[in-house]
Amino acid sequence: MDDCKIYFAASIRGGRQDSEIYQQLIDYLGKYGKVLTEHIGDKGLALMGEDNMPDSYIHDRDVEWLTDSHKVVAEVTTASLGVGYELGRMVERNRWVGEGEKKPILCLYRPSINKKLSAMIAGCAGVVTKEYRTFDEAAKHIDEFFKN
Ligand code: 6IA
Repeated sequence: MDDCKIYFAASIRGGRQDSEIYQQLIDYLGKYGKVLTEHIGDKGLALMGEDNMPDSYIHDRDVEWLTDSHKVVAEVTTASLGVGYELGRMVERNRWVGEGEKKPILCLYRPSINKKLSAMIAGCAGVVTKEYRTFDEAAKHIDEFFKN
């Protein structure tokens, strides 16, 4: 299933505390296609990002990958401006392209008592948001998402 290109989005400068979960999700997504953004799970990734690359390069490359992908999966537990931006761009794009061009978007969120997902994601009809507590739950949501 390597012809399916998956854009995995998750926090980088927003905070790296969930990087191990990102890596697990990326490994699992490999079952369904090529994850274009495998570096996001890299535990050694500096909080400040790919410091040897200009931000404009990172931005333009990621937007190109996003446009080139077939499906988008985002881990949205750690709030990230970059992930919100990527999701917003794809939701908007999906509104204007033909049915066959739309890229389905799955957001995975781990609920906790002292945190609430942004209404701009939780309330967005253009993305499917699923809560999970364990990796197995996240995997089930991913299976469901790729079945459709
Ligand atoms: O605002 P954030 O940095 O948390 O945004 C994270 C999101 O934006 C991710 O979904 C990435 O796709 C994208 N993004 C932001 N910064 C980078 C980046 N910088 N490299 C790749 N994608 C990025 C440096 C990465 C570095 C740590 C290796």
